Amino acid sequence: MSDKKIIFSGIQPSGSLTLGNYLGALKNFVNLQEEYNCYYCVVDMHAITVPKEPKELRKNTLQVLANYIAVGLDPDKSTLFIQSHVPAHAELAWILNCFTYFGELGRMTQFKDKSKKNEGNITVGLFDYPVLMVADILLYQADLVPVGEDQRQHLEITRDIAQRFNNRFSPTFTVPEPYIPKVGAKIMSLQDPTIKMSKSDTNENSFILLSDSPDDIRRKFKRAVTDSLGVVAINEEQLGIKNLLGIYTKITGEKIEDIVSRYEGKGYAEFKSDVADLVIEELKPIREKSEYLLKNKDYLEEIYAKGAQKAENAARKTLRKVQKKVGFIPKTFKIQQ
Ligand code: AQP
Repeated sequence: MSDKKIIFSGIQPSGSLTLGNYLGALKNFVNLQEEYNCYYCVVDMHAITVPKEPKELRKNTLQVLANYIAVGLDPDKSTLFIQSHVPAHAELAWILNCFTYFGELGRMTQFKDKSKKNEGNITVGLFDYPVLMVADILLYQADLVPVGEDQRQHLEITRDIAQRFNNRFSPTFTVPEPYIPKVGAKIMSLQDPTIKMSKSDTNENSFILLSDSPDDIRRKFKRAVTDSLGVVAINEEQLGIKNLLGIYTKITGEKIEDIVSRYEGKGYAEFKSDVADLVIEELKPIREKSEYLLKNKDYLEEIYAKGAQKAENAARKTLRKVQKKVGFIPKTFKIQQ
């Protein structure tokens, strides 16, 4: 058995992935796979918490898996799988629902934001989303969860529920720590730098997709909302520029002050065009490899089938422990299929 620490993270196939998903989460996944035992999941069950076309969901699920491999996740090192293939996620989520309070879910900002966007269509699934996420993480006894800053609150509730269960019974779950990058932890919308860049935003100029062509990327950065000051600087009054600087530093690894001084006396047009070029270069190999992988469905199936088997083995172990603790009679027989 490996004594490496365990990492779990997932991304919803609720659309094509954005530069926010990439810089906030995906890019870190790759750095971690050498040192940790990593489970990276395509969380399709989360994606149906808001209305979704089945055909689109199938397409996006494979696309996210292809993106995982294209950014450099190695299926021999990390466990790559699709959430709905491992039923223990739904089973544990039900049990944990019974250890979660209505009030604490009502305080989740993602629920508040998403229910505003889906007024008249707010499902129990959307409300319960964080508990499914708690189950995802706890099933694998994860020590660390690499996510963007926007998911910090969901990590806190995960820790609360794990501790509540451990205190009520006996130590059962590892209490996970968030692993959130310091810089570029939250990439904002290019059209409104006060809200995060989101793949489900209805304004397509607000996000950069991993699948966008170089022309699309250039056009979207050209239109990115800035301000009338005309000086590349880092402060809370120039949120659009601050966001672009965050993207720049996250890609090049340069210090923000060094970038700012390079653009002294230069206008926004040159700065925006340079940011666009950096993003185009960074995303080009990912786009090309993803396109190639998506033409090889058999290969993708091989990866997700192998991943599901490994994930299932780990998840069942935790689930059995939990079922026993709450008082369910152990299932010693097999149901004929
Ligand atoms: N704008 C962002 N900046 C930094 N990190 C981000 N993440 C998402 N948006 C940003 C990180 O990406 C991971 C996967 O997120 P998800 O797809 O499971 O859910 P999400 O956070 O709700 O992402 P979206 O793009 O906003 O999806 P929709 O529009 O469907 O709700 C997470 O680690 C998240 O932190």
